[in-house]
Amino acid sequence: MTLIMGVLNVTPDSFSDGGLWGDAEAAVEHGAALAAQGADIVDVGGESTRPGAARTSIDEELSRVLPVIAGLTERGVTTSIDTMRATVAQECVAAGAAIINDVSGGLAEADMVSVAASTGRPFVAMHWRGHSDTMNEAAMYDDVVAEVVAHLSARVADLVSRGVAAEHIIVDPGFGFAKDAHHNWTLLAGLDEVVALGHRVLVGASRKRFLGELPGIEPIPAEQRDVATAATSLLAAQAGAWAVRVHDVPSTAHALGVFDMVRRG
Ligand code: PMM
Repeated sequence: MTLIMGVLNVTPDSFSDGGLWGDAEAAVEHGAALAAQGADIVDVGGESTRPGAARTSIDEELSRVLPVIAGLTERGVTTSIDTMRATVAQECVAAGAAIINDVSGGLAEADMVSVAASTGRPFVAMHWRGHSDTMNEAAMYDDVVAEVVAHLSARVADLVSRGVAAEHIIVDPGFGFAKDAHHNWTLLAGLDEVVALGHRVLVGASRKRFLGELPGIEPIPAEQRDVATAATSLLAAQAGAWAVRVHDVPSTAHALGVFDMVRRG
């Protein structure tokens, strides 16, 4: 059964839930609510990665995420820490984070790989072509599926060579990161090729821009993209994804429930 990772951005500027869970207490409440709705993991992030975003300072990032990871851990909620910084990952694992989710897959900071190896925590390596301020310029592919698969395969080889256990590596094609709408649709259609790498696959398409630009339908704002997101969750499950990272847990739980019933016949 495909797992659900609920998104909890403790940032003022994330594209869909930025500014909503500004203080730690509200964020912990929201994370606990996501878990109660059926999230198996709550992914806590303190730095926005929306296209064009500037970097957050490390102190700011730590002060946003640490109390939230600690508070959710205290409540028995399984968390992942969404960060590109080794120190943030290290401190959050010490505070209880079960998974390290690095959208750069260890490319933004070399020390991240040592943290993944030494903590022995599952490590999400996402397809990444540079920080948010420049990534749109890198949205150029001859064959997006083949290039993403090749990149992830190389990341896995590098991580394993530097001490990360192969079974701890989760790969993610990185929807919306250095990709235009067409690339995202092609990647969604070719998800089985990412699954064929033989690692757990995480899919993070939730509310992303391409889901709001469907032919024949008026542009759909981010907070109204949960139906389309649930459809992607079902497609991800069908392709064999390990987990989907979503903002709205109930709609995806329903879609995955449908998939499960059909699969059971
Ligand atoms: N997308 C965002 C942030 N973190 N992590 C992974 N592994 N995969 C993603 O696709 C991903 C991510 C950006 O979306 P948000 O601003 O809604 O969190």
